[in-house]
Amino acid sequence: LTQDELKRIAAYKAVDFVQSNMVLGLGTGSTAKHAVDRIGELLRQGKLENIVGIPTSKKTQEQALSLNIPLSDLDAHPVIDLSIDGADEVDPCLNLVKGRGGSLLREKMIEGASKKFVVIVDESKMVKHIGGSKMALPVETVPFCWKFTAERLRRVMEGYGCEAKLRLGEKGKAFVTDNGNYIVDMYLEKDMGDLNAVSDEILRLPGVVEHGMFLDMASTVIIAGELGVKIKNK
Ligand code: DER
Repeated sequence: LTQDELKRIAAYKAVDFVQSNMVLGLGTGSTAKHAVDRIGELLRQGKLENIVGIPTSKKTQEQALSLNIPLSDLDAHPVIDLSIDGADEVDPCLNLVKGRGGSLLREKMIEGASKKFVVIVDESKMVKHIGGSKMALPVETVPFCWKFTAERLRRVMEGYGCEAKLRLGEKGKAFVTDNGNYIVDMYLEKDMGDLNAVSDEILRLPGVVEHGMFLDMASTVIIAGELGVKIKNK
């Protein structure tokens, strides 16, 4: 099975949790894309009715519009029944790293407002400790004096051997999020100890908007692997 087939298997399994009349958080990324496609298909077949989608990015909004999934937002629906989204890393306590696609702020707002948050991954996303694998831990910052904020972040995280890099988009210019902000990616060499304490340290910095650690937020993680699908509940 290819990695994309595993992503689709996990996504379709998550959509089994969707019932008619639900308000759904629609995730962002290559795995969540399969879930949004599946929801659109079931609506078209009449197997699902009266669904309202809350997209976690402009990209997912476009995809959902093309599938005729009725859309709304958090202002109209401050409580969401179920969100389905991918993740970049999942640890044994179901803590996540998200945001390598750049949508972490809207994802965290929507998934934090959800009664149930189902995460869909292929088995390559499972890690022992999040943020330690020298892969990006995204931090959304305001564009104003981002270098100042990046240096403050690097100092806060220097105990974990941290490099802070501005995420670049097209033509080597700074990547800009749906919210008009920048992303500073943190690359750590050592595992963070108390994730909540690190989270507080990062969020305390005035130029920081949000980070990509989703701690104690996932209700369920669906993991598609070569040997089948595993479901882990909080
Ligand atoms: O950027 C994001 O938050 C995405 O949801 C990411 O965490 C998972 O993207 P993928 O399904 O394309 O790996």
